[in-house]
Amino acid sequence: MPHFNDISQYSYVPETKENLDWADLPSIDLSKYGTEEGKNELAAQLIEAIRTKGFFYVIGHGIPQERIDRQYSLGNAFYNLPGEEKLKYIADLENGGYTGYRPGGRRLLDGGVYDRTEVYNLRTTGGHMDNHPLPQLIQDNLEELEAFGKELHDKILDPLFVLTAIALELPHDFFTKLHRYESNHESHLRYMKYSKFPKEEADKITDGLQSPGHTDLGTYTLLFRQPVAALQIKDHKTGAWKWAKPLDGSFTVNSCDTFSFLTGNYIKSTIHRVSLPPKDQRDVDRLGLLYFSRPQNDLVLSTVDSPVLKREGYTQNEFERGGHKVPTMAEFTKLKQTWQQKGVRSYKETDGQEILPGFVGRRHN
Ligand SMILES: O=C(O)CCC(=O)C(=O)O
Ligand SMILES: [Fe+2]
Repeated sequence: MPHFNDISQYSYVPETKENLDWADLPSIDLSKYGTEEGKNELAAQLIEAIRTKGFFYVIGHGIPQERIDRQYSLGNAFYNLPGEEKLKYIADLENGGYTGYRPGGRRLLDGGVYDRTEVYNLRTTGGHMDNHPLPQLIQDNLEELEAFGKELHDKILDPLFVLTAIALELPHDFFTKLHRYESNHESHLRYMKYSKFPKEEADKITDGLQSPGHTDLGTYTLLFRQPVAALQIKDHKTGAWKWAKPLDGSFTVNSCDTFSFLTGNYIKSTIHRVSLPPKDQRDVDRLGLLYFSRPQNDLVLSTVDSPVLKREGYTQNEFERGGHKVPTMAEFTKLKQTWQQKGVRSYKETDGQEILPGFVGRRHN
């Protein structure tokens, strides 16, 4: 019998051959980041991307593919643990906790079918993954996981934060200072698994969705290349849903609620959803790897003082405009997570609920 901790190499499934309506997303090539000229060019490209499409690819980041493959292998090994073993690490979902495991079957999808989405979140705070307890599999690989999180900060997030600051004419380290890996924050790495549905069940899901349209709550979300198509993005301008295509060697990145608050809604929080895969990928499980970045917990989410925002007239976010108390990152996280996770049966029940004065939770279709 294999031991829990045997980690075999995960093999990616072949990409779809279907001709889907793919989103046309720009690529931010971080190999140009080394010069002032390159930085300025990328900053202009980045701000255009997050104000129009909301999603973009990051390429040229220098993270070796083996390191990413290894994370997929670890994620796969986690999901291969017996169900009762995984349940030992369940998150405190009813109270806004997300650190740990969330089993599938907690939500009714369209057509009365239960979801098959499992989530395992590993939070980093103070530079350490602080989930307790940890499965042996994760414990045995903790140093590697913590170093991987740091590498994502150093090679992808920090450059993106610098480019964002340049685009807003702020000091270059303005956002990196708020996102130090060693600070008290709730960024987290996530292994995610969407198990395949039996055909009769998939056919009943009339809207074809595994997860309705939503926005993420932090600053940037990094999605690792995922060969099973399912992610769809809502175009800010046209409102059309387009599929996100997996691009070799890339990360797909989206801007989220916190950037919208910090910039008086100049940066959009992008709406996206997860569909059933196309027909030629319906018989495989979809394994995902994501990193959710969030600034330090004590940051008050007020609009920042930027010359660009002043010139363009984006000087107040929804809290400030409505005369509400502006929450800290920790307060907002707790309330939005509670709204997301609490024990309702269907996603639709929570659409339109006020999460805190000035901010309403939405599920978009
Ligand atoms: O699975 C995906 O592609 C996206 C998942 C997602 O949007 C989320 O977990 O917030
Ligand atoms: Fe999301």
